[in-house]
Amino acid sequence: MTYFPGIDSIVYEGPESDNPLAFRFYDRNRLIAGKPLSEHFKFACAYWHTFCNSGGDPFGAGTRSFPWSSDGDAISNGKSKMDAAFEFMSKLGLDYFCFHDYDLIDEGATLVESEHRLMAMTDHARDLMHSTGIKVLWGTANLFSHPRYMNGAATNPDFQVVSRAAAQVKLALDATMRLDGENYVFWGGREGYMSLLNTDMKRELAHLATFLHKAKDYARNQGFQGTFFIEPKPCEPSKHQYDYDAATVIGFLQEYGLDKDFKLNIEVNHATLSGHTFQHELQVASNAGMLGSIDANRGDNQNGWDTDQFPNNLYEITEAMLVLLRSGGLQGGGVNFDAKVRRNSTDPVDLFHAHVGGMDLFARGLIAADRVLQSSPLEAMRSERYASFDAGKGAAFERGELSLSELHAHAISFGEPAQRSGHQELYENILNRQL
Ligand code: XLS
Ligand code: NI
Ligand code: NI
Repeated sequence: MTYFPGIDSIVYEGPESDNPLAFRFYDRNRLIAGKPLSEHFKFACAYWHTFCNSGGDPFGAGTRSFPWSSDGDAISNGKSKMDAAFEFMSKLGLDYFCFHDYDLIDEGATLVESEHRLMAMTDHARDLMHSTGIKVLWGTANLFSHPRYMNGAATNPDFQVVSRAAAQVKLALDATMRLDGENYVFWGGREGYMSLLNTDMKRELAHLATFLHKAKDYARNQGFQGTFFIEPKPCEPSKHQYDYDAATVIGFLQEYGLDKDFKLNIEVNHATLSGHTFQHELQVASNAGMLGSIDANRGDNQNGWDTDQFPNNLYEITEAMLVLLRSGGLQGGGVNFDAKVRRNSTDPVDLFHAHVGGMDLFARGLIAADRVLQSSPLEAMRSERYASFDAGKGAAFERGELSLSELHAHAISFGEPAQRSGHQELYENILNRQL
């Protein structure tokens, strides 16, 4: 059975192609910085947005009717959806997918029933993965949709809910490991608070750390070698989320001894919601050696929520790819399209346009960023700004060898420092020329 009739495999046709269902830049085997584009990105489909979200919003019902069955029992519906998902990913040349436990299948009435359903779905997924070669970039547990988590999951003030969340994470880890998932994500949807009046923040954070340690220990004991990622987000659904941004998460991981096993999954729209740029968040993660994975999407400059639109900003993505190339790439992760087509994009082909655009954009940005690094003066100019630390007293300062008194004596020796321009507009022009 075909779920997306009339749509063939999407192939690379080059920048001159007029075919909307072709790649202009994403030539998967093209080598950039010694690595094929497909390996730089490890593009992944977000199961939830593409196969579960029918376009409902707070003002109205879903608008998309899916071509797979929803008339049968949970398992047969889940299998039909999964068959369609693998057809979709195969046609697009997406090598990976990411899932929440209850994207694959509706949650059962009990934990035991949910476990049974997840086993059935992972069996089916293993067959499809085997025949297509598609892999799992990461799995995760949905610890935010069910009403039981309204006061948080790992940070819930009620131990019964914390324990229930732990049980769910165990099953999600089991499912991820059965599918040879390369990584596992924690996004703290409701790990945060609305009011300090009823919240013991210090205690909740300690519970979160213990929870993460136990999840990590369980997976490691089962032989899981992948990386755990925390996905920072500042707000929505909680007013204050504990994983506010990259710097906050890094501090938390270091404080609680989790920094060896956990890295970061940086989402574009979460970065902008936190008042930072995407490239800033990537750089902060990279500085700490924790740049693990990317959730690709974008927000909207005129409103302040997680609109999860497909990425389309070449300038932003090129700047981000500069950070990526300088960091030597993602550690374990890839580029997951955590994005949804708009509510009025109702044709199945719109899902293809969205992903083709996103994949092409990242490829184009990476190619441009590589040109900036290889054949523009930008890197040399940036190094030159710091040249005064390369030798003499500046180098001694970097090595920590100058006391404050020695710095004082040195400052007296030369008087007022000469003014040195930052040339920001020139740097911007250099980047622009390579787009
Ligand atoms: C929501 C998050 C979510 C995570 C996975 O804003 O981006 O989709 O990526 O739970
Ligand atoms: Ni995300
Ligand atoms: Ni998000």
